[in-house]
Amino acid sequence: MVKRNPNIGRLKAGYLFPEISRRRREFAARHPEAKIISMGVGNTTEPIPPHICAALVGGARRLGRAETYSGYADEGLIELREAISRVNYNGAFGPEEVFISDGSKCDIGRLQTLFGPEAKAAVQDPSYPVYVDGSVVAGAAGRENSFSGCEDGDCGGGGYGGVKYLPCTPENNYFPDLSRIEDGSIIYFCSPNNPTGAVATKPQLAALVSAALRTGSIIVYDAAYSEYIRDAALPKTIYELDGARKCAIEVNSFSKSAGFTGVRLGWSVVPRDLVFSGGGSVNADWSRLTATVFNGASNIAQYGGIAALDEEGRREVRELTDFYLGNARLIRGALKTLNIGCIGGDNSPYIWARFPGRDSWDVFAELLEKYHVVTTPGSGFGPAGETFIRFSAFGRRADVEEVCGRLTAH
Ligand code: PL4
Repeated sequence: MVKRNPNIGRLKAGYLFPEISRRRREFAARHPEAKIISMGVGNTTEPIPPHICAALVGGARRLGRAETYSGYADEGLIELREAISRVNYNGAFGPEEVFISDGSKCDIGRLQTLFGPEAKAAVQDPSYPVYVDGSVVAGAAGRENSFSGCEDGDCGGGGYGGVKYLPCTPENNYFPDLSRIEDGSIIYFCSPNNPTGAVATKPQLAALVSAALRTGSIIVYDAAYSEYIRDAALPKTIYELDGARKCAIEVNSFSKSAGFTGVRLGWSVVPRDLVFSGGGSVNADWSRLTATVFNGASNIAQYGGIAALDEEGRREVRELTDFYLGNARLIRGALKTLNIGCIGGDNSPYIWARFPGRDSWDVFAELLEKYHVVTTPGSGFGPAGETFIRFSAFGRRADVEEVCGRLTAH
């Protein structure tokens, strides 16, 4: 018999989003008459805009003609890699530093393979579950108390030895205490943040970069929601900060900017300047790893990605993200009417609402039972998420209006 991978057994609970779907199905079975509306999972609902969609169709047509047919595209179409560098990073990276992928979550999983079971993780708490769960699957939890002075709460209640939680709460304005980062950590940092909606300022990111350089750590900077930033003073990429090329990898995606959640297209930037403790090139190892275990993103999707980065595509992305930010404004307004404290939703599609003293799964259940609204319980994102609920602004406008009406009518 094949033995079960013990790291899978170390995961404390089922994956958050299927658990939410299960509870929704269970409620729907009990109340078949209820019109349930989801503000839970961050899944796009609006059609892909016409210019970008036409490029996807064009990409499919190219495959139907011998003259334009293409097969494997290895690290990605050079035109797309150059466009990503030009549009997002002022051309600061060569195409060999930009790797095309099937989405940022998939890249994060592969990066955890790159760093291996010995890597220590430091994560914002709360955070997108793949940083912790993926680290556990990669082996981080197999080493109990690998941190000096690992106290309850530092390591997920003492269970995940290789994962250090960095609480992000109202008390620290949702920016963690960086002095807790240990030498040689992989720091997962997401801004605009999922789930809190907080966006790190330039001085905060400068401090993060300094902490990474000081501790010989590598930042995995998840910028999946960067297109939602409207405040020009807020950084859209970690590479706006001096020194980031020596300590940061950035992952990003077309999922939430162009509606590619089902199309699947993203990228990672791994600068040539980034090295391991022994001096080896992270870029060279990432290239080796992705060539070995990944066969590239769909070439149809990549033609869509190129279109999303040209002038017309940029305009469409702006309009699409403006739409979801409009939803976020409505949700914030409804919560304000109810005197429920919240942050996020101005430069991000998530609103983080506070229910002091309450268990977040209980609040989730109450919102489902009373209002037939699916949300995401904050504790699903980490211990510091307890007493919070995440509202996602991804939804049809009529549904968002109906939810706001249901909540404020009571
Ligand atoms: C539900 C911070 C959503 N089944 O589409 P990708 O892989 O390029 O991006 C995924 C992603 C990456 N980074 C951050 C994210 O928040 C997400 C998507 N998160 C959410 O509701 O939190 C979708 C979740 C999906 C999942 O499990 O990821």
